[in-house]
Amino acid sequence: MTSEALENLLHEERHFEPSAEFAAQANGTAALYDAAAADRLAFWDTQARELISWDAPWSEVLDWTNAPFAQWFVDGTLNVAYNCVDRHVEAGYGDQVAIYWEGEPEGESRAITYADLQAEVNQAAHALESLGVRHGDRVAIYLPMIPEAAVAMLACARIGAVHSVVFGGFSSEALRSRIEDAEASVVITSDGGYRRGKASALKPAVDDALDAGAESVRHVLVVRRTGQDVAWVEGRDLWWHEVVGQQSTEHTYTAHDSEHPLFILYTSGTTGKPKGIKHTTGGYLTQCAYTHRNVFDLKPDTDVYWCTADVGWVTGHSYIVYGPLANRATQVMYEGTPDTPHKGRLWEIVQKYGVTIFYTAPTLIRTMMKWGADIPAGYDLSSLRLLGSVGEPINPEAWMWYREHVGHNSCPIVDTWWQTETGAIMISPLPGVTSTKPGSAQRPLPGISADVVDDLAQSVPDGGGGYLVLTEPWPAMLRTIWGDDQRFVETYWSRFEGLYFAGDGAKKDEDGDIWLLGRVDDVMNVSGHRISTTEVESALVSHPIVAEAAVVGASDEMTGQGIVAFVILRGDAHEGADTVKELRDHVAKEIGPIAKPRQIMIVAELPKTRSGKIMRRLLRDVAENREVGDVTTLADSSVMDLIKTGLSGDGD
Ligand code: 7RM
Repeated sequence: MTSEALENLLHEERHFEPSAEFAAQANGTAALYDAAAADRLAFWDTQARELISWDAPWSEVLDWTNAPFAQWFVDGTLNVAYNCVDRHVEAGYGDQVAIYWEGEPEGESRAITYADLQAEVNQAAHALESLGVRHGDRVAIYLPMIPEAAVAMLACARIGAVHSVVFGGFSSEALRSRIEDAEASVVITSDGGYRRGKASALKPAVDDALDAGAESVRHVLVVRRTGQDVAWVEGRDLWWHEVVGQQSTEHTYTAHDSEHPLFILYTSGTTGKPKGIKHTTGGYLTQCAYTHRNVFDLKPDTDVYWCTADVGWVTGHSYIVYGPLANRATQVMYEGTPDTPHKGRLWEIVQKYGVTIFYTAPTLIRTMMKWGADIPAGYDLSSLRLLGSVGEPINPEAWMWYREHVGHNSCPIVDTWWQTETGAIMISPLPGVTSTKPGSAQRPLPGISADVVDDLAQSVPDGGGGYLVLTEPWPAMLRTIWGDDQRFVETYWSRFEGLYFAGDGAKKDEDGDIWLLGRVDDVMNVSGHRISTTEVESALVSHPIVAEAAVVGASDEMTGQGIVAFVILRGDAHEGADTVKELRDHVAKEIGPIAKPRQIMIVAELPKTRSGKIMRRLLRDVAENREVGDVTTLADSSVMDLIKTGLSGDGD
């Protein structure tokens, strides 16, 4: 962001007061802030009691004596699947639709009630047990957006197995390394799914991953979604409908410890190796339910909620599976892409189901802006009453467009800041209470403590900028990095003594509202997906013709950031007409299509300091077509001229 853009942003003067009508019926109230401020732990104690069913009570709300290793609701026991499914059926809501699933091919849809979900989760729980999966074992889930993804996650939760969902867009290599890190014994996948109007395959990536390693895996459970042919390893591979379908629909759950691991989810950090973020049971579910209820103002009897994320990301975990189901929401789940078979598909779905609450990402809103306001105008969106945004900073223009063209100038917009690591929403307006400002996530939620600090960990005054930190532990916080406590401490708790370092730059405006300004580390944010520069660099240098690579995130109007790579070829390799394409495809193969560089520039040199550090700042200047900044610390100051004049090989 340029400093001028930043100035404009911080002088945002548009405010939107909640309507009296909305405020009168809102779940969230100003009293929540007061209660949390008066006694934070008592506040969480109340939330945990009111929103979640426990089998055994806790002896202590928070044990922070071994900081930064937290324990929440110590000694409490509960079952997450019971909370998300069974208790709603017991309370008489078995016929309420839990999931309206919409396949990408038009006309393919399913309505799954809470009673249906209960039967399927129970069957899947038995199936996993029949495959030898026990309490604490890890199960990898590599599925498209089909209901079985939620069923598989809940079945794991029911029996105390730890799921590790791997986004279906990740490559076999990425899948293999995640399976190996977690030592998963079972993989749940499908033959494929529908994307952009055609059936794409998923099973071959699992086969490749298991051929290349992942030796802990004993069984692969395959959901039939598309009906395409799949290669089969007898004894190892099993059809979901055969194994799950034959099980009893009754299953007796056991309660698990509040700190029992619920899932691992891998996310990019500053180094090449993704971190397995470990989340546990009681605190996570409490904060998911609390935030889902108050930030989205969920009324389970009347709302139709829709979060467009994929279950492969944390947003899908917390706001498709755990939060909404714990709160007995009726929700929409959509398999496909927003422009298939036409650009009005999402609005058609909103109209079809009468969606009332819609949660999506800024990159999608900007894409919709590009497609034009006449597209949403062609549908009846009057059912919508609240809109949400997540994944990256939302620029005020996109916020205003969302409000006007989707939210008919009356829906409150909640810009929700949080991370895979935080597990649930941390900073967001409270609809019905907060006067919203386009572009700012504003305040930490009641019960959450955040601040913006300078290099010396001093809180900056209003109007100042620095780093976003979380100043008190919170229930859904990550407990560690799977298998690497030391990296957990170093990454999040060592930059500032006693504070959680989020990795985001932030500013406080004159009202003390927080504006998130993007990552301050080597993590890029491309369409809301976290990708580290090192990860892409490692993928590039693993190609035989590449000698060295430097990757930067360049600002991009549509995707937030775009990946731009500078590559030096090996001496004996020469650049061919297809070299750039080959390298882009190689990155897709190593990581996944989301990590494909927007642009690859083949260069003769990279700008380095005398100690050999690549100066990415200068490369970013080039990638963003700016005048190149201060080059005085370069070992060889002519390098930048060389790069600028010798640029070749733009991406497609
Ligand atoms: C939920 C999610 C986390 C990173 C985070 C930020 C950025 C997310 C917002 C945002 C500005 C927001 N998890 N981010 N939400 N930046 N405003 N409302 O996205 O682990 O994949 O990414 O995303 O940089 O650190 S994530």
